[in-house]
Amino acid sequence: MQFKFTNANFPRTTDGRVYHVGVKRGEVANRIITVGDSTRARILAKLLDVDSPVLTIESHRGFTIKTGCYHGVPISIVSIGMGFAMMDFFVREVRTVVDGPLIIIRLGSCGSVGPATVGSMIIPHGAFAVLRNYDYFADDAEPNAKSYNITKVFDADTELCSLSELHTGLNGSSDSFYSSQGRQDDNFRDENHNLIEQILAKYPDTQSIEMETFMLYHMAKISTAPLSIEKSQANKNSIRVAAILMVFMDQKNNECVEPERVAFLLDSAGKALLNVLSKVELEHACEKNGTIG
Ligand code: R1P
Repeated sequence: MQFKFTNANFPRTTDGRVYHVGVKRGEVANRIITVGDSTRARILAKLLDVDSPVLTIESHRGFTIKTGCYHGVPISIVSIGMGFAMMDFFVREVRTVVDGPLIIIRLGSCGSVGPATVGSMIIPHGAFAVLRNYDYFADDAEPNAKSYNITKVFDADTELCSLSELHTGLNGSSDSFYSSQGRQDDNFRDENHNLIEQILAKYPDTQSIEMETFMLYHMAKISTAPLSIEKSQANKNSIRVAAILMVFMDQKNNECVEPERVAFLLDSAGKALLNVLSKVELEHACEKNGTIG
């Protein structure tokens, strides 16, 4: 379908839909679970109340949004695909069409680089990014340049993390599933042979590695206060975030999760998350998000 868009700074259709996520005001709840895979979004949506309608939007850029209720409380389940750019599209475009505080919890998969075993779950209290230093690969690279940069840590919401006793620790989010997660590929000169060791040397408490959680935590940290709050609280954030990560792979021991275990993890984590989200107070959603490191 052809759409007409207005406003080149923040494009929307003439009926108010944002350009990539494809939603408009009233179609997304203040409480959101975000996943990467649209199949997982469909499975989680089956846990929503059967006596409330579920609105489904599928955008032309790969986002799926399902909004219904859990125990009578409106909740959206949003699949975004993979990577920093998709998380950035999702958080910004949803933020602009939802009034008031937002609580966003990512239910994702990850690889373990610490003690967590394949098939277990992790709730990272903070996340940093692992970024390929593109300049390192240029013909005129600086002589002492590093091939990858590891950022500071951005925190999850403390209250949301404390609602579970699962493994905590830090998560590294990379800008590639391959090079920036230390995978070896003879077709490219990735210069990443000891990258996992470098990550653990900088942050020994790192448990997991994946591709989106850092951007979610970072966006929460830089979110500005909702317009409705008092000027004295104008330094508060409008978005609170956390993540629960299912360990699908362990590169160290070359292990991968079994499909039956994935189904179990998704069901149990999905129910736990829906319970937490349906009970958490939105009014507390403006506490400031922190950083360390
Ligand atoms: C890679 O296979 C994908 O899986 C992980 C990574 O972050 C990356 O997006 O997360 P999801 O399972 O949530 O997509």
